[in-house]
Amino acid sequence: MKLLTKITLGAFALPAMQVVAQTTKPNIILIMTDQQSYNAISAHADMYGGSYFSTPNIDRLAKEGISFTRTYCANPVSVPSRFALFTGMFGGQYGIRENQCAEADETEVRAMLAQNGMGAVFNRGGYETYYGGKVHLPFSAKEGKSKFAAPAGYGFETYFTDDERDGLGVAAGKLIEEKATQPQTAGSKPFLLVASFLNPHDICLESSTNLSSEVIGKKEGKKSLITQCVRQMRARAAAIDSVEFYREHAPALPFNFAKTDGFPDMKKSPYKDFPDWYWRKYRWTYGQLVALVDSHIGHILDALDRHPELKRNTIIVFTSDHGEMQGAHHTVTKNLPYDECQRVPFIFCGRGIAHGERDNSLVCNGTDLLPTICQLAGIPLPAKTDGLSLADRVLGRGKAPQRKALYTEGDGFLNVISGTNKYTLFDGKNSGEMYVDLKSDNGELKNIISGNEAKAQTLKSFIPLEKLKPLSAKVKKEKVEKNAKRTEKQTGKVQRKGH
Ligand SMILES: [Ca+2]
Repeated sequence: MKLLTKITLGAFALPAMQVVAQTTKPNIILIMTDQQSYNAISAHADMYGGSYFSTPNIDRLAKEGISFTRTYCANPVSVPSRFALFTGMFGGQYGIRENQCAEADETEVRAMLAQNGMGAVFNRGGYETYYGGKVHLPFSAKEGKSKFAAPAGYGFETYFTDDERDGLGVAAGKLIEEKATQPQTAGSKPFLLVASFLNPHDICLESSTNLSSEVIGKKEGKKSLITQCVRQMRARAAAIDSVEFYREHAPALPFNFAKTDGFPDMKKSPYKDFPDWYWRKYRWTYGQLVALVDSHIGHILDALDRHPELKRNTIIVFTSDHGEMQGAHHTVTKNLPYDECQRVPFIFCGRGIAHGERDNSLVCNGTDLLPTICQLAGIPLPAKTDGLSLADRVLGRGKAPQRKALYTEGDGFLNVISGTNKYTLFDGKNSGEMYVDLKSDNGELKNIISGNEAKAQTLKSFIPLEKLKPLSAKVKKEKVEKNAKRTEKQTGKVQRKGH
């Protein structure tokens, strides 16, 4: 991949010069992980019984800032979730509810990106804009639907590294060093820096091995790095005596390990039939991958600590695109209407933000991030977003906006959370409805739609069905064919294995 770069080399050689005056606008650093659940932060262990995570660096953010502890992602799948995070808009209205976004129309999306693309918004607001790491944004290049090119389509001026791991943390740290040592002049601009880390997403490879002792890399390059990472985690587990491993290290099964009573039938079962020991090992591996990405984030925070003057004028935001099922209901990974994969961390810290606060208002990181950071930066919001600004709450000037109901999307379902109730309408290749009472059943173990039809209907009314872009017959046909091919391939594999 060709990297766009405007980074001045040799900035370290600059003499320490007098810093003239801090710009009045704060720098914004957005740190993202991929597939990190809301409960996967050790600083929040007191809120979630049985936390098995160690995240000393993310804990620094939680302790120095405010956590929105009831944050849902716009869609628990990468591409549509990231689309929302970087535009403030739900993807469903643009035909972006799944990773393929096959139905999205380039002209329509690009017109919106010109207004709402995070980089474009901040450029207009007088910021320099930097992006590093995982992209996975639809229409990321200047032309076409590419999801992996430098995020120029969203207006980012500089893609400073495509490394998604340790190298991203180091490169972002260097960029901070450069910014801190550059002489400030009247024309100096504040910056927006995005550091988008891949992990703990490598857990997807672990779950897809189906207990095989072999971790096979499909391709060279990034895929082989994933393979190497999971192999390392397995070697780490193997180095511990197995009795000790399950006694001292592997977390217990989740409290909501049981399948949900009354969960609608799925054409493709979401359940995994792993033995209990493997579920515990899976959860341990997930915890290790969370700790790994936490160590990568540490490079950025250390760089800020080395430059307190720059840090004083910087706001850091931390979040993730979606969570991970972690074995809840016998399931792995994402795209299910459960809190494990729908709820994510959302933390703000830095200039003007009180330390160690928590707020449990219903929030959507996907739609609310852009309006919030615009207000924090004191720059104009795009004319239209689907979200609400949390800036007054972040800065201690008022309450967070209180939603009657929060609508979110999925690849194959739509749902609404209101108070302590959650309603889900399956509208993809599966059908059915689910209604859970999170107050009496926070593990989402019982679908109580039967007997609660009227309440469910009230929540359903918040789904903007008329706005959603329907899949065309052509795309539907292609999807069916693709799924049939995949099933055929998998069946073939199983048969070959049997021989
Ligand atoms: Ca993801």
